[in-house]
Amino acid sequence: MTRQKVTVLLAVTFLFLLFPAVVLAEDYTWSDNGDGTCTITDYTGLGGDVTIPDTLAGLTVTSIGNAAFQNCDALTYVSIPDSVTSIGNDAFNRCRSLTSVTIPDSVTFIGNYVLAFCDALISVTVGSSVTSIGSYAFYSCDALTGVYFKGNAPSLGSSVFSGVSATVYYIPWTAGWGATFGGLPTAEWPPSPADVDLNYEVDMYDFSMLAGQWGQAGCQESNDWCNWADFDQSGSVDPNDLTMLANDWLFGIVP
Ligand SMILES: [Ca+2]
Ligand SMILES: [Ca+2]
Repeated sequence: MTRQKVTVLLAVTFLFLLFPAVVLAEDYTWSDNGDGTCTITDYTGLGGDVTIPDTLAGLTVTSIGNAAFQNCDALTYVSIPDSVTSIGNDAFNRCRSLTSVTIPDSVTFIGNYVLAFCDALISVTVGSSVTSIGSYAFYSCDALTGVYFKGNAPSLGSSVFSGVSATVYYIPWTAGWGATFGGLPTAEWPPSPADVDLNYEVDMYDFSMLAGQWGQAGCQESNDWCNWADFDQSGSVDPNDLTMLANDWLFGIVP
């Protein structure tokens, strides 16, 4: 196969890995904000891995309302769309099965108790535009090991991390970070091995670097592990590296 064909085949496989979720509008109730946007007021679906839609009945979803997903024990994963700018109080409070949460870059405000008592939550990525996090937002998330901030340090309400013993990770060139944040220790965010250009986004650029080296063997330190496409430094650029790319797609968490 030509390299071009390999690239197309990889892209198709990769997109399939990324977008398996089906959006069901009947799983939601919402209120019309009167300006072409809406606020999700309740989730009535079965849970599991949920992709929140970016529009409902033609209205752009800009807010996840107070307590919209509260007590949704069956929710194992949630994808929040880029249209959302605020997440209300208690929005995911006591969602006890959630595996990670990513707050998209569009969100500026996170309310009180948003992810409180999410006992299974291991990691949270906070988007680059968040400027304010409400009180007790992560209260009693006792499995949490890492909170990853893409932007500058936001303002915090009181007791945001009460009952949490995680590390706060930040990107080196962002501002406002000290040795601790909200009482938790801080550290520089270790970039994903799949983030070839170290911009803290695992994206199409990184994918193109992988595709360009696909099938290469003899990767080693002297050839920069095949121009850094041999992410796991196994000696070859192979499906394991593609899996690593898919796992860290659009951001790069290294717990
Ligand atoms: Ca990158
Ligand atoms: Ca490899």
